[in-house]
Amino acid sequence: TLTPGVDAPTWPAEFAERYRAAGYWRGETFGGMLRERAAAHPDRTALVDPAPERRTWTYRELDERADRLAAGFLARGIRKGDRVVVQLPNVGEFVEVVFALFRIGALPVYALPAHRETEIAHFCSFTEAVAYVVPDAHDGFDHRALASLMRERNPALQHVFVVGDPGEHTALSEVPCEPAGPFDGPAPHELAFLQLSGGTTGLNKLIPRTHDDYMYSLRGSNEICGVDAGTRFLVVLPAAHNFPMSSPGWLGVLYAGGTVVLAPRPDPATAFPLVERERITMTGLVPPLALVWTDAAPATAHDLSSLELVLVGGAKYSESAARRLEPALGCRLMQVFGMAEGLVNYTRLDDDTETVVTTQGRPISPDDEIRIVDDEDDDVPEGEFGHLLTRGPYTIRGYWRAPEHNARSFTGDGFYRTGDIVRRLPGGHLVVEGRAKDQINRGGEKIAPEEVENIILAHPAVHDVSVVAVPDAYLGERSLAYVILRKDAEPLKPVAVKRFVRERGIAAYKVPDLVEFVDAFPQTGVGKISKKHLRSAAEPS
Ligand code: J2J
Repeated sequence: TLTPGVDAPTWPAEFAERYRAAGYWRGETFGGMLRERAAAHPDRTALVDPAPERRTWTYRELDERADRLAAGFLARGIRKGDRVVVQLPNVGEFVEVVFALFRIGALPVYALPAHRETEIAHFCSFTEAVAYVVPDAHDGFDHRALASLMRERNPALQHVFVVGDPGEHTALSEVPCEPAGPFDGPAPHELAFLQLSGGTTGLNKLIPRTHDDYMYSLRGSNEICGVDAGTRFLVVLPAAHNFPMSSPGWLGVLYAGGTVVLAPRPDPATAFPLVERERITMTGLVPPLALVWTDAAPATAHDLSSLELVLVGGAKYSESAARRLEPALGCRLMQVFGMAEGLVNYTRLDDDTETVVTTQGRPISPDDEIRIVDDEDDDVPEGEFGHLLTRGPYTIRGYWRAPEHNARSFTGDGFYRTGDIVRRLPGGHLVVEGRAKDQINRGGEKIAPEEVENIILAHPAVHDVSVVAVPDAYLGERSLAYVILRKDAEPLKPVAVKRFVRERGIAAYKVPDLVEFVDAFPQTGVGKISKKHLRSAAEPS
């Protein structure tokens, strides 16, 4: 059972009242939203999964699929409030499954396709998940074997549903059945799902988002990005990530009655033909992908003229790269600086080019409160840079079941400490200057150094380790592990350290890009490893 205010800290009553009175929280749920859209425009295409054979869902079909799947989940004992780890690539079933879970009030826990044993074990045990939804295999990895291991280890995990060949588990295709009656779904102020934080400490924190608050971020994003029924949105990044889900993302586009197309891979060779064939108008990219698209577009034989807007965010987008995007792709650029915890900033369609290429935008909501403070939490003078703190109608008040961590990550009056260093321009636009949190941002993919360090420390030859970010021309940052070997240990090769991490079962993007053996870490005054010092000591690639 979930204890409100303990499992998931929530907004104080006076804030909730204010957000409702302002019309931000309108009492909608995702299950109800899809039902309404299906009634309003049943035959419009909601979803396209182009590979390997093109499949489409009208709004009515998606709504019916969600109903039948929801009924099947209920028949198997999945209940409101239960957690279900969903780890699917960009396939139509992903959308069906999450809407089915929304409808019965079970909470999807969004794992990324790249996650492996380390991450999935944490999600399953920490959330006491009752079910795990996987593809049979993806990117050469058999998810069914991992699922079997998770079932052995987690008594609460009752079900594994597989898209494709189920092996010893249950085929997702066998789950749907006729609904017995209306669903006793969630209330708008209740949780809709658990999103993943990038993480700064060992393991990902879970982000509890409500129907009310997330729906507002979609509505606000749609208005800013000009999403409407004519929008044809290509999901290029993993659909489970907060950016392609909500900024404005596939959920925003479904909210507006547009069409969502799922790209199986993000490379131009896959995506450009889809842009042409599906007449894509909008998409979202992380900076390294935006670079690849920008480089590939001028020479492509594919017609990209349907593209109207490309959003770029997730990591700092260099000004020089940003300047090249609009001419190369022949569409508008919008920078987006968001976070799964809530706050999302966009440049605006009517901003001039200088603003679009040099800033990371301003908040969605007039009620997004922004503070920029020094190390003592005192406001810095206007225009100077400092730590970004934020509070507002779609920013969480605390992580799920993490009271100690919450005491550090939120101020006493409920501001979230983003860990980002920003500066505010007179018009309210923010410029991201850097980061105070111990995290590596590898082209938008977030790595908690501590998680990787803990794995490397388990190596018998390793005495100590520090994982840091180093600058990288393409990814922005990549990871470097400084390793101190034990005095008596045989010398190791960098590749052996990388292999050790990989074999422990962890997302491939977290395996250190570089490994260097050192005799000692640079020390600060208090004897703690100075990550800043290490970063500047490392040679840029
Ligand atoms: C610099 N750093 C950025 C940007 C995010 C939309 C867009 C992105 C995310 C996301 C998201 C940045 N420039 N333009 O959820 O809805 C870094 C910051 C931030 C962290 C959040 C969305 N855009 N960042 O990236 O939860 O450090 O969300 O605090 O994965 O990414 O990461 P995440």
